[in-house]
Amino acid sequence: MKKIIRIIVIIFVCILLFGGVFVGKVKAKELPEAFKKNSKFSAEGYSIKVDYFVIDSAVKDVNGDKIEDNIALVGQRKAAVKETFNADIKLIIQDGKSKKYYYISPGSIVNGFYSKLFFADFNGDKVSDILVKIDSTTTGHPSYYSLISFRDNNVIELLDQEEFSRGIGFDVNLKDSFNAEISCKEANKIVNIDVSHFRQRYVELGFCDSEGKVLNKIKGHAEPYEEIKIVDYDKDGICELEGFQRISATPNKEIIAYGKSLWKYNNLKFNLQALDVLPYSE
Ligand SMILES: [Ca+2]
Ligand SMILES: [Ca+2]
Repeated sequence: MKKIIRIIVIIFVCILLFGGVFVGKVKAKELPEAFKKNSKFSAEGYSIKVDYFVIDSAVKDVNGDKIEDNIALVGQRKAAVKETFNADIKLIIQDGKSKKYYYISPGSIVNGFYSKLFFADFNGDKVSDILVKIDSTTTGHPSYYSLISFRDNNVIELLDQEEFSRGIGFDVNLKDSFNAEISCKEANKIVNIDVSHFRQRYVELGFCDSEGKVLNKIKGHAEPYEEIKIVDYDKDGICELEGFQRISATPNKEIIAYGKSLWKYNNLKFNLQALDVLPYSE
């Protein structure tokens, strides 16, 4: 009897062990060769004279048929190296079911460095939308963002790449007593920021006298979005976009505040949901 129990235990342990190993060996779906990062893009039926290389790629269902699709960002490069300039960037989707290829332009800005793909549902149809980020310089500023819905294989641009990437328009004016007034008409918001930590610099540069009186009308500015985050603030499973912009009180680049804007997709467009101006001291 003891022997039988021992055999049963051994069999049970074996099932657990090998079962576990087997489960551990189940691989995630692999990208085909044509979609592998930094490889030359050579999809079947796509003949082009210039070399395109894969900048970023993923396996994800983006048309909503519950079958994973292959997605790649490709661009023209001089060689198969990572850190280089890409021209004529295209988004390529291969429908996982029909194997058909779709070629989509991310917008009017199609050249840049370090481009990347992100996936989340923004329009609430429970299908992942495709966020494409293109860094126009090696430092990443400014970056350009495109957002594309591919539900039922229909391409819909959820964002205007150039207009959105420019960020919110702020009016920034240096005021007496080392203050800056930041206003945003779109959000009906005016915020005053203490900039006295730049007292010495502003006096030296002739923006103010030592008492803080502004000597000429000095206008500041806001940079385009420095960073965009995918967030789900209201936890409804539909994502929002949160953008950060540097704000300066003068034509110089010193940062006095960050503009933080929250965008939510509703009624077929992104709407500004909230805007905060957060003071910043170096
Ligand atoms: Ca699919
Ligand atoms: Ca969606």
